Amino acid sequence: LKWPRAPPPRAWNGTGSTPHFSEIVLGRCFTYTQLLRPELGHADCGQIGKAFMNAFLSKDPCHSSEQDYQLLLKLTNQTIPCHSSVFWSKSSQLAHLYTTVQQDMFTLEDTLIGYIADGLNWCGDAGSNEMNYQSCPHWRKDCINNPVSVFWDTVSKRFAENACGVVQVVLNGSISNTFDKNSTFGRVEIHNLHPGKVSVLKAWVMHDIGGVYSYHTCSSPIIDDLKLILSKRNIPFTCEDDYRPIKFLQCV
Ligand code: 2NF
Repeated sequence: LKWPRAPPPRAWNGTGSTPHFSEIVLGRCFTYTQLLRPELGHADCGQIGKAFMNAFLSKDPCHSSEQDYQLLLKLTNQTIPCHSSVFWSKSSQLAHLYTTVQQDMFTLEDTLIGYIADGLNWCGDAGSNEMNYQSCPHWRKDCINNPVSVFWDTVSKRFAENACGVVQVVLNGSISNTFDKNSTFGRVEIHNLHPGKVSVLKAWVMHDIGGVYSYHTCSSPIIDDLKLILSKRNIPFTCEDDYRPIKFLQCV
């Protein structure tokens, strides 16, 4: 006698949820709030973990929404001092090395919510209350409104909205899309900076060590695209190639 079994979850084209996702979220939350930034020691990691899981469990992983993450955002609210926000695009390693050395500077991943989620994958399914460890929607091949993409768009938007004073962005001058209108930085972050709140956006265009391959510099037309978007939004903009405090980090 064969009992009918639940149909297997649909196979997506992206990597499945990170094994031990909820334990990693909880562990990272405690590491951040107890050890790295004890001033956030009052944060409720139990609630944060629950809110994260509830944002996507038992839901269609192609219909994730900003709304799903609102409680998680509320629970991880954090004030970043003015003049300390650092954005990045295609320069993850170098930007994070910069803020690791410069402890008073923050990338999104140096904030609680970014620290918790960085490098993880997650999705659920409408017909189950479990995570899908087999596969998750790939943002290009399956659907753009998947839990991970919507999460990063949502938290990146808040990070940009909250930025104030002098803000910085680390760009990669050794690739063709030094500024990419479709990246999170080009599509979400620059459009959510508040004019009047942000006094200037300083771009650092970094080139690979040795300077053999310099695709774009501050004088490239691609940087003018960024300049134009910001001038239309009344946000002052400056650009510098191979900013020294970041340049010397490429040697370590
Ligand atoms: O994973 C992160 N920590 C992350 C992801 C997306 C966005 C962080 N961000 C925030 C950071 F705060 C930066 O300021 O946005 C900025 C960087 O994003 P970017 O898209 O401008 O930079 P990329 O180097 O092009 O991408 C960063 C990572 O995100 C992935 C991409 O594959 C890379 O691993 N990514 C970009 N767009 C999507 C998307 N729509 C995406 N992954 C899924 N869906």
